[in-house]
Amino acid sequence: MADAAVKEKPADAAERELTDGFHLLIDALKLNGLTTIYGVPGIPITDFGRMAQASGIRVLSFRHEQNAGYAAAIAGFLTKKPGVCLTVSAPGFLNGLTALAHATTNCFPMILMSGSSEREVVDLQQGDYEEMDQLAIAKPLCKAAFRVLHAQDIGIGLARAIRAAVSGRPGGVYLDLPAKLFGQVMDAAAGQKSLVKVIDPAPAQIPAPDAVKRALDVLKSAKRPLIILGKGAAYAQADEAIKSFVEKSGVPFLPMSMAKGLLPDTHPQCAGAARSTVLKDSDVVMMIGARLNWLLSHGKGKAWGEAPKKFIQIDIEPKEMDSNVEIAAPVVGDIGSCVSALLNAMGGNWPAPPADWIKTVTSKRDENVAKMAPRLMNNNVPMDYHGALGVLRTIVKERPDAILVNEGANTLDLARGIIDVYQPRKRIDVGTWGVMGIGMGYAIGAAIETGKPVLAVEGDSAFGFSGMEIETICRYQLPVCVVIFNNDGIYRGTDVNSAGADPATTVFVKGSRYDKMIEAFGGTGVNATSPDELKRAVNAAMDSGKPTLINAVIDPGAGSESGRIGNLNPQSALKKK
Ligand SMILES: Cc1ncc(C[n+]2csc(CCOP(=O)(O)OP(=O)(O)O)c2C)c(N)n1
Ligand SMILES: [Mg+2]
Repeated sequence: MADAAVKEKPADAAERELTDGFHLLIDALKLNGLTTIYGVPGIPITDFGRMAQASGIRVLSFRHEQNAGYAAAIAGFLTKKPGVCLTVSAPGFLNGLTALAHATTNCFPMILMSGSSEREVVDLQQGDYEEMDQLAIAKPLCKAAFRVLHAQDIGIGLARAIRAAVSGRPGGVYLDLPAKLFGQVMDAAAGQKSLVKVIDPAPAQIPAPDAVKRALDVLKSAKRPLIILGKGAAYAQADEAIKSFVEKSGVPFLPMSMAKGLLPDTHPQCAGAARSTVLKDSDVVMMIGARLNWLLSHGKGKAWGEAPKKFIQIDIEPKEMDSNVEIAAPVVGDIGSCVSALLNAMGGNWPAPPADWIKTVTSKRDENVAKMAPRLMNNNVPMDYHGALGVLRTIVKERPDAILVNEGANTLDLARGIIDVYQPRKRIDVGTWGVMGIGMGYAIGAAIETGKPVLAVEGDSAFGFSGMEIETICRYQLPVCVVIFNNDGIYRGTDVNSAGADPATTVFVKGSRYDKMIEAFGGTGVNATSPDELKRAVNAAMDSGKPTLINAVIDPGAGSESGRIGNLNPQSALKKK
């Protein structure tokens, strides 16, 4: 408050010596460098949002809490600080909860702060406005959950939330803020004293020297070694150490989807285009921040072939070891510390992997890349995935610092393989769950947190889960270009209902013009029917930095069921009717 105003209104002087829950929460957030909030306003947090904004915190208002939650989740991934999502009670809380669970599953630090209703009434189940025992519901779905009942505990409550979110394996934290808390008044000096600045919120976890030596011994013994980089490695922001380690080892590496770009996909050691060969034929596999979950076929079965394998795993979470198969050399610690320790212990003359293995991998990769090349240059109308993605591949090559958001089925699986990524943390996508709906939330979060242009490559179904946020993108004038791969439906637009008049379950209105949606909010809409049109439209959007939505018309018959994971659909021994 300006001094002049105080002089005019002496009554405020007394007020200034008091503070309240609203202000303490704002002060606590700022003290810990949490200066962006993603949310949706309403009772009981509307005024809090206003005051936070007035105090200089960036408060981004969304159209649906799930999208605000995804923005916060990806903010956590990109910055290593918890992304903050703010919602109203019960329904708003539940809308945000999917994103909180998603953050936890993907190991992104995030704090969901929700207002909640009167404890006394909720606990007696007397039917309060938006009554729900939110703390109990959040608990099993996140890493930690806390409730703050007294203004003097706001500082410690937020400190616990921050530490829980970012230390060890990061994850989602729920912070329950009952309506009454905001209005609670206390002495301002005591309030200031109650705040906690979290020192070293994610302490380094140094691996044991024995574990490091064991890992290097196993790696050295390999005839056909492979390194798999996971998104944990991307999260760590230990980019230089990881690059040096991989290069010094000479081992072929396979980046998981969100680890693409840690080393460029065009790096001579990149085995991305020889994935099935390296999984099948490798004899030692070192995973850095990658888990042996379904995305890696649990480390066993057909995809991994017959060759006996030894696994080395680097992860901050000790429980991750032996989760699916035996880990011959577990290295537990934070990725940065582990990779630095490995680098140091490698010494000056680390032997290159056997030349025949390198040759096998390189020639398989080159063969696959050459096979794909002509398909990416096709100029078919209507476009197929390869023609359209070939264009986007070149655009990303020319703009390597843009952030690529990607979701869909075919749109996801094919883009992941085709679009090369050149820098760390430039590709963000559906993650561990293969969830649809991250698109616009991620695009907004990435634009806000990094200030970089964003290219969102979206299946038409995928886009629908968060499509209304194009208004948010226009409102904040974010440099986001959304390209919708419009094939009239989920996987394909050609399904027919064999019984009755309703459309088949996987198809949408044919020939929809998604580009018109953004025009309603003052953005630029383009209908692109050929690779050339697509190229021109995306380049113009990326040059202008203006919110743009491009409806890329894709052949409705071009995709396949469930993209590349059709094998996960349950099959019956009985014939399909
Ligand atoms: C939240 C959620 N709901 C449903 C699904 C199932 N699902 C997987 S991919 C997909 C949409 C695929 O269609 P589209 O985005 O148009 O991509 P296309 O294959 O057509 O290119 C759906 C609904 C999911 N993964 N996540
Ligand atoms: Mg589709």
